[in-house]
Amino acid sequence: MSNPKIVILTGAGISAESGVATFRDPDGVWAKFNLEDVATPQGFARDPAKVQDFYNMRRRQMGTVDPNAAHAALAALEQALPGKVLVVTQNIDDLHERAGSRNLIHMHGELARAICLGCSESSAWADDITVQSQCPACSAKGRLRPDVVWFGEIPYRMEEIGEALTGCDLFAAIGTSGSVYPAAGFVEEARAGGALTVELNLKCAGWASRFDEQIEGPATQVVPDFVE
Ligand code: BV8
Repeated sequence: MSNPKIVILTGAGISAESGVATFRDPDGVWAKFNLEDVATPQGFARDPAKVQDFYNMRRRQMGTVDPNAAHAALAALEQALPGKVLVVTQNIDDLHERAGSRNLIHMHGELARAICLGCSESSAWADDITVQSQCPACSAKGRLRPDVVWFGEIPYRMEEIGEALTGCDLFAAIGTSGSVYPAAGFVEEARAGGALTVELNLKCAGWASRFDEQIEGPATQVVPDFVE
């Protein structure tokens, strides 16, 4: 999509009220799992079954939750401004697309897809990944991993995201702690291109000073108001 005027970065906080755990809140994912063990290539090489279980559990949970009013508001914004809105999500759930967002980039990949270590093809994948799982593209068995960007791996569609950031008029970050790069650097890229930058978060802390404006509150309340 060429030069959207509004670029919206979302993080785990936008899915929190749908019942999906965030990562760094007190009861978050990284309080229960060691990031090095389950979200790095080294962890996968050490114990692939542990990593598959971690993502199988999250993929199963994805089928039990629904998009919330914040996801719906972003989809409505895109419909109201055709070709002008791009959502870049760090999340690997499918809640944005189920709410109707179409101009959407999953920069950290998707739980609903798997990559074959044999043929490198990415395929839609709804079930648990096990040693019996067969690649839909090449039929290799036991060679699938989640199509998710782990720490130390390169996020998807970075060039496209960079172009959108430098060309947009408004950059909004919703429900993200700004702890993970390169996503945490997007606000500077947007500002360098002259965009107005806004953070929407339950608690605007940590990186709030890097935004022109901060709006505090639960995403299901502040995002529909913001989109209005
Ligand atoms: C890269 C997918 C190079 C998996 C994720 C050493 C070696 C290699 C790299 C590095 C290194 N040191 C640092 C790095 C860079 C590293 C990094 O940033 N590390 C951090 C820990 C310092 N990054 C990488 O490795 C990246 N790759 O650098 O490659 C490169 C770079 C650029 C160009 C080319 C090459 C890859 C990072 C991707 C890792 N994968 N996810 C999975 O999901 O299992 S990251 C993980 O963190 C999730 O994607 C998550 O979305 C993301 C960010 O977290 P948040 O979404 O912000 O969630 P968090 O819990 O932190 O915050 C929630 C927020 O919501 C809070 O602010 C809270 O207040 C708010 N909230 C809560 N409830 C609500 C709410 N807001 C509103 N309403 C509510 N109701």
